[in-house]
Amino acid sequence: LGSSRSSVPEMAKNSPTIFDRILDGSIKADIVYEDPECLAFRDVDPQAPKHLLVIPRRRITMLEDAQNTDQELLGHLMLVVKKVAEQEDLTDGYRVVINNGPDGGQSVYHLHIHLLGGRQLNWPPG
Ligand code: DGP
Repeated sequence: LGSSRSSVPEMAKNSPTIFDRILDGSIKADIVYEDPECLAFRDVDPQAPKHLLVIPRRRITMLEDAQNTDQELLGHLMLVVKKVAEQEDLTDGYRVVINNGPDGGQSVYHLHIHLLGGRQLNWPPG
């Protein structure tokens, strides 16, 4: 009956995530960039020598829930990824990933952009 076709349980979309606690400072993260819209910090389980996450302060659960009204915020996040990559000296390139839903391997239901670099990344990803 729900309007969403997503297989993600509503519980996952409604419960707070660990990123809320990073945003409110109640758990520590290695923050490398912040502004009024977003935060960038080091992934706790890095998959490359440099592995950062860029998240909006305002929660969007996942890419498939993004709305037209989020367009400016989504564009801003992408430009912040670029800025953080420069800040991290990823001059030989990097990869930008959004995991969406179960098949995408999303584990935290607060939209985040992965920035990975510092080694040659393989294609296709696993
Ligand atoms: P995804 O699988 O795309 O939902 O990525 C979630 C990422 O979040 C995963 O790479 C690990 C990272 N992560 C989970 N919990 C924490 C945490 O408490 N601190 C930090 N810095 N990263 C976390």
